[in-house]
Amino acid sequence: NKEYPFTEIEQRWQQFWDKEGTFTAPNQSEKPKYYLLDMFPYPSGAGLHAGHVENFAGSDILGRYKLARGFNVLHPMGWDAFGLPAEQYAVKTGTHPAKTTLTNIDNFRRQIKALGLAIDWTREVNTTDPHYFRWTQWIFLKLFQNKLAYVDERPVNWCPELGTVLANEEVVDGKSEVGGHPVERRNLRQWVLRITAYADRLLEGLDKLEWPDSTKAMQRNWIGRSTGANVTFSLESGDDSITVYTTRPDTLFGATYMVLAPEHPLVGKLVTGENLKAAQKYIQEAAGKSDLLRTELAKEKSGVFTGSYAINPVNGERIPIWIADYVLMSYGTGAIMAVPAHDERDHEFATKFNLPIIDVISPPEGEEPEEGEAFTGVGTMINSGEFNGLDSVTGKERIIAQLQAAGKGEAAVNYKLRDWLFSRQRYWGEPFPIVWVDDETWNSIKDLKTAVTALVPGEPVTYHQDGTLYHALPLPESALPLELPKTDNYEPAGDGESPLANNHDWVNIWFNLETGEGVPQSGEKPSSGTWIPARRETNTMPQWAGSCWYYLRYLDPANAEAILDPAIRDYWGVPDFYMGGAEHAVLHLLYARFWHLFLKDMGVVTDDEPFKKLFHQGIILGEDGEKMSKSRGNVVNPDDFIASHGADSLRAYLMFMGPLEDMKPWNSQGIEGVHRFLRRVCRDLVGSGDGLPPKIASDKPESTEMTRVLHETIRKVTADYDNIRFNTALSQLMIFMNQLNKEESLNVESAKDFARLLAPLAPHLAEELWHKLGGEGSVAFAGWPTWNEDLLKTDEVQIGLLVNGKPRGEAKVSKTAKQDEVLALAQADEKVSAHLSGKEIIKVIYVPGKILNVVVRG
Ligand code: ANZ
Repeated sequence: NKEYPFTEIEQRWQQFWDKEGTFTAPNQSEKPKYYLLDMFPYPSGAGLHAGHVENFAGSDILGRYKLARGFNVLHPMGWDAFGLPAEQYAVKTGTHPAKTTLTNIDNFRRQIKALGLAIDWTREVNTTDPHYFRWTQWIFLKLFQNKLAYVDERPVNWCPELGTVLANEEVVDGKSEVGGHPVERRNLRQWVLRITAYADRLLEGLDKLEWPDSTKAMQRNWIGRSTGANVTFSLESGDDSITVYTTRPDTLFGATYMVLAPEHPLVGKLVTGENLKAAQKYIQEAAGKSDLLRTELAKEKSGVFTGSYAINPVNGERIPIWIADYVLMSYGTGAIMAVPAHDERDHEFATKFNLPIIDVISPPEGEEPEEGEAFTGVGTMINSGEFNGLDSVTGKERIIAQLQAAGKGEAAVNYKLRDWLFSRQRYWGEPFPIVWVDDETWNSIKDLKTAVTALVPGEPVTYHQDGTLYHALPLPESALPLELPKTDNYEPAGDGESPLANNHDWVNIWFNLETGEGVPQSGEKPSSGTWIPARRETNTMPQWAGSCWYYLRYLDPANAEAILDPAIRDYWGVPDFYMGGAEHAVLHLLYARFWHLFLKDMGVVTDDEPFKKLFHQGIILGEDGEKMSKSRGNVVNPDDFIASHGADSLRAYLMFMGPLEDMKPWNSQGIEGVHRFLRRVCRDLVGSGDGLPPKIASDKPESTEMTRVLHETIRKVTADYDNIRFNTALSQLMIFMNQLNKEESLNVESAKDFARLLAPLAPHLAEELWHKLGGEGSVAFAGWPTWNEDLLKTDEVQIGLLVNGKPRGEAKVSKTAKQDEVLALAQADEKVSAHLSGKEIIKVIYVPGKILNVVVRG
């Protein structure tokens, strides 16, 4: 540590940056702006994990590089701090989630500061701070007023263990994503956001984004736009019809049976006596399964025959109607025409239940499916009457047109995307700024012109419970934030009710129609003003809410008057670069895009998209190549490595492991190697004591080779930082140090250039070096060195070209040129070749960097 007192160095510069406010980004500047955003962390009790460190160090390197290149860089940090763990901890220990959250945040901040990130800490945001969530509630109010928030009784993913409803995205393989607990279906009253109203814009917007292709593809699939037709089949009995949604009307002649979802309203009517028992049992079983489980491709197909038949509208064929759970009520029309020859699931089903399979599309040559499989591609229509011979793409259009003319169908578009289930039965979330009043109260106030009633446009949002109709009333903006009640009871109230329902004095209130204030109904009704009995909404918002718009609040975090000042927004715009894990490919990144589009429609922002450029850092595996986890005991704690090797070593090692986007295993030996390199930098360039180390000189000239390596390093490292190739940037810095090892001296100015190049990767050591060399201010603002192309060419040397030992010419070649290349040059040289022509070469002697002697005969 004497050669490299990293702890002392790192603390010194962290204090310096803090004291000087080095990384505070002004909201106005002559410089071009660069807004660098990290996915803000959930401050868990476990502290930073290796993935956080990789993410933050990686973006910090980019940010510091941009600073040096003359940008006004904004790199903020904050906390996505609502969520389950703090609440579960509260249930267990009685510690208020707010307290746990603040303790965890303090620990996260300490750890992040110890990494030496160039963060503007004046802009910290915390989603659980009422000054912050006031605006989350404000956005919800706007959604509500714009008819984009509604309540619905719907089958939801109910997790008895967690006592809450989960979003589809929070359920993995039928289990809760958090904790892996079983999840069942249950009907509950829920708040839902109409994200589907934005489906097309969310889809189209993807084309403009510089995002990893895989992430864009996942969003496309999640939105799942498909085009086809709704086709109507009459029942054989003639007294009703079934409409199906199909993407392949061109396969209509191959429809050999139909399937209804078990929940389809016609099921009851179609099941005949002898099939009743089996059908009832089947329907009951299906009710317990999630959509995900039901549609799994690998799942063994199941189903029951109804006993009824329908008529195929194109050929009059009589086809049986089945019930099967692979058809979902929530998609299309909840019914399908089954074409086993050209759909995998139908094929499996038909094979299992011995239903006919008729080929109606002939595959193009070379695309024939394996024996016993469906052909799902496009091809030439066969067995399709008048359409035979048509290519199936044209056939699709023609059949749709014909069905349309006959009144039996029409073109249709469907989306997989569902409206966003937006409520949770939790304590530790944003309360909804909504109260409920019963029908009688509603009728008594609806014609009053009050601050509150003015906020309820059009059809009111209502729900029925126990024979009473309830109406939603929003709080006026002036009543925000609506804070959580202080309580010690965080246990769910049971039966899907949120823990907030336990707080009777918070829930059951006299509600003021002008101010939105509430006072406990258990007390007196206040005498002045218009007060009505009301019940507060007891659900809270999901954790996604706060993370949907935090990148906007960083711009203007203390604004108490507005969500953000338009002048500040116009300067910073949206983030230029967003870095975070690929696990957020759909949820957070889709929800945030939705809110951003909505906020654009509200005039709050001016761009369509929040995150133009997105980058995912790769997952870091444990030393054993397995995923890091507490249970495997292979978790890397940054605190330990900062203590033993220093933050610079940790940062640089995380980058040295490989390309930032790659998945890679942690290796304790690896950090040693990077640490030794930094120690050498410290020993040879910074030195100990007051003076400069002996090799650094302002008077002694450095060798041309040293200069060449410096310029090569500037060129290479610049390109590598530009291309987010931090691993090879570090390798090149190592090459520089290897060269220095062979040299007598290095010019002070060259050493300063090296300090600038090193600064993004190892900012503390670079700062130390910069100041030792007499640099002013922070190296982060010391600009970026440039290289001279001409100096790079000194790699070339003069070679003497000899024939039979006699000098005949000269050539300029690269020092690393091979014998064959030099011989070719010699043969191409006019003078030399004159001595070679017509002679037989019997030997070539090549001394790299000096001579090439060609021995000839004849
Ligand atoms: C007949 C057909 C023939 C189909 C064929 C496909 C291939 P996407 O692309 O995902 O929109 N389908 C329709 N509604 C369904 C539901 N509620 N549950 C399960 N499956 C349903 O898929 C649309 C296709 O999925 C539809 O086109 C329908 O099967 C099925 F060679 O109709 B197809």
